[in-house]
Amino acid sequence: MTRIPAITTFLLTIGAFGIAPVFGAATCESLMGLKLKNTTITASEPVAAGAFTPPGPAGGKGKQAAAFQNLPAFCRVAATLTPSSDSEIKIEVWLPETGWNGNLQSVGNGAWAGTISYPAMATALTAGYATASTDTGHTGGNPATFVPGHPEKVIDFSYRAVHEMTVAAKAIIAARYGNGPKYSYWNGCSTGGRQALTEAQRYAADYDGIIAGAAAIYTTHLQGAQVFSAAAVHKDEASYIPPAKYAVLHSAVLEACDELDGVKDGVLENPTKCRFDPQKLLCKDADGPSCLTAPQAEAARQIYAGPANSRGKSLFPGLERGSETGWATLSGPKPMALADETYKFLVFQDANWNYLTFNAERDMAAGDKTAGALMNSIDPNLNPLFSRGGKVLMYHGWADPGIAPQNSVNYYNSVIEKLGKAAVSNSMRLFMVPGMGHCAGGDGTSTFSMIDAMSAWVEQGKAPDRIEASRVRAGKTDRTRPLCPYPQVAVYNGSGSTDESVNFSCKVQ
Ligand SMILES: [Ca+2]
Repeated sequence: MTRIPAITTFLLTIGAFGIAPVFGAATCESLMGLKLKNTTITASEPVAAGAFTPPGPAGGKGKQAAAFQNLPAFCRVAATLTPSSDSEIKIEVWLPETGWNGNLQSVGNGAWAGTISYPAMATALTAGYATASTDTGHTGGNPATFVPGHPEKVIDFSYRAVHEMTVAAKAIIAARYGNGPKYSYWNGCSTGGRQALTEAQRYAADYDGIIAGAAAIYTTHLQGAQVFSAAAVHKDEASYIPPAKYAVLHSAVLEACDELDGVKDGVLENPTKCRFDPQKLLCKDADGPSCLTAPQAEAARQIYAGPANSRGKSLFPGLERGSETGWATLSGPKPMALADETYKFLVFQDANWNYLTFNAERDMAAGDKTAGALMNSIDPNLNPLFSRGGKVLMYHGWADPGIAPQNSVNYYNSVIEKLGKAAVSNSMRLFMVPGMGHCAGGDGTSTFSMIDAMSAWVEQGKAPDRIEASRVRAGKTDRTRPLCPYPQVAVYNGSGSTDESVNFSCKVQ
């Protein structure tokens, strides 16, 4: 009789040190019988190394297929979660067969979600994590098919699916290995960045480390600003900036501001210091390929400024100088579908709504009333997360042409205003990435590992004072540079190669 408690104590003890006990683990196949609240396990199958092919058009081709071919063996669990009568949340949880690092890394979505994020799961699994992803409760990226008449599905997309997935993933991990994850991480960019901060604000117990890239928070204003940037160039024919002129504008910006940071390298380390005025490019005579007409210069000014109310107060930041080569994202031939659709299907519930009628002050207020409380995710009180030791890492490309980078700065500053600088420094840091576009790419050093920085912070207490980043072109690293915790920037020490990180220090400049 006394032996049973002794074994239990033994299991609890080794469980507390994060070592997967052999006892209590289940086979992959047997997880089909796992009973969880509002959950139907639809598949639980061992997948041999390199044998996974994602369903649908994403499978089978190019670089992504190579990533899947290099996957280690894992247990693939698929489930459908139904927290409401109209919910149909698909999730997948992948569990390494060998070499599990003891932790969970959940990965986020892009845009309207609607798919399992297989490529990001592949990266997490390859690094030794158990990983989870959800389609957020609908299939495919078209809001017309799930928003009208489905308020519960909108809630699933806004915040519920990710939380329900997290709870289920931890239970599935515990069932498979005999103990749950020691540390749980969220890693996402764009919509995944919004999901990150939504978790941080609403469900403080879910994650120990939360990575929020280019967070699509303040969504109603963000997408209003995206519509505004389209209307700025399409309100009349003369205002349209032909995409061939983006490079002209970009060159003029670099000419004026590249060296403000001390290094002429084609990248603005801190674009907020650049006040380049597009009026400088005004055509002397007739319109030409290397100048802007007055209406085009005014449209460019509006893109940099962002929308304001009738008293001139900013309603959302504009894009930064240096982002010009990506302006087709918002101000190309058509408005960004994601933003246009938000106003059509979520805010006005009118498929015929015309973005050219957009009035920022009036329509963002309407957006705040309908969708704002569900998905804006701008609550600055992260104290419940911080007080249990949780960490937040934000990052955002300064040349992001889709989500104004200052949106991340504004949220970060709002948390400091709410909780104080010291508390925030212990628990949350923001890394702006000079020259990086939306979540990736661009002329800056946009290759880095936020998850490695985060795990060192959470597991070893090493707060990230700088994060090493590199620029990879044609498969070769041609520049390294530190990313610095905002408001610091990478400052050249004055000697040695400007393409080597060791010659830079993080400082407030
Ligand atoms: Ca520079």
